[in-house]
Amino acid sequence: MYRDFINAVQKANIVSIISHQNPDGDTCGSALALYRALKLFGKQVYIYCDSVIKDSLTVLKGYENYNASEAVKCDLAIACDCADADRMGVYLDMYKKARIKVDIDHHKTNNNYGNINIIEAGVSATCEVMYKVIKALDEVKPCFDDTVAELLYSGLVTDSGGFTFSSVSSQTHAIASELKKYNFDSSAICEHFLKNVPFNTFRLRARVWSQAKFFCDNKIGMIVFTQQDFKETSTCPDNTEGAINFIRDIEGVEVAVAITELESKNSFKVSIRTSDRVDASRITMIFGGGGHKNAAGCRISGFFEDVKDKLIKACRDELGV
Ligand SMILES: [Mn+2]
Repeated sequence: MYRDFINAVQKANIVSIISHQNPDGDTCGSALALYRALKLFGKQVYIYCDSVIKDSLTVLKGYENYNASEAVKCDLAIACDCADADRMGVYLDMYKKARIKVDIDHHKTNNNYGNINIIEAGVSATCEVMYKVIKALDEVKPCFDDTVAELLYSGLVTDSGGFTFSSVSSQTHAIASELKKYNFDSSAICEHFLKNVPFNTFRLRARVWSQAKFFCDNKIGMIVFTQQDFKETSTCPDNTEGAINFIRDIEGVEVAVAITELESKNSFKVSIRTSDRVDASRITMIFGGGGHKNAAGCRISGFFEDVKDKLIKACRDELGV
């Protein structure tokens, strides 16, 4: 099944691996796992991301290798967890120039932009796909070690919400079970990614949660992060992550919306989380965004009140209320 990919790896002299902008545990976990495996395989490998790797991801082994050199001329480029090619940012140019382009992903909206597309649409994480890719490589030449397992497990835990999302399948658990056979501290990973809340993040959450608004018999819950909130709690948009899940978890809430005011005026980043019944990606698609069924995002420009009203209308339409 992965023969084309393995052939391409065997023939390649220089390989580049690319994570998406505003990286998360899955894009970094899958890319760093592949980076390590290809090193063990004996390849000259580079890894890139058109964003700073935020502090919470620096527990991932090998993160310091990101962007260690300028974009290289490579004969094989591999995009990890990039729903569309634009998510590679400045590294899209390098990707396009590679002789062979590989696209490894799990987003339903992925449009097969590579020459070789290894996509399992709708599975919990790209790390779930990457597990099989690296296992296939490992059969040709041993390259699957404890660190590879730890990195893949990290991506699985983060993108599946600690194995709680509806995308979690028996395959997800089977892969997690296989990974557990390797030697690494899985509970430390869960503790770090699922429980560990920095104090300034706590202050930010306390602020926005206390001002949360609810609409349509509490079916829609909304929180707003302003630049003022960031300033007064010494935080930045990275610290918003996770706060929305608490709103979605509230009894009766079917759609949770988080609006983040960006530094450029009248520009907002929107995240949507939904209960199983509602499709978040259908809401964000109206505004040119994308994502998964229960977790999606978009950017909207305009005056805050207009943006808010448009969002509530889109949520109501999707809910049918
Ligand atoms: Mn992912």
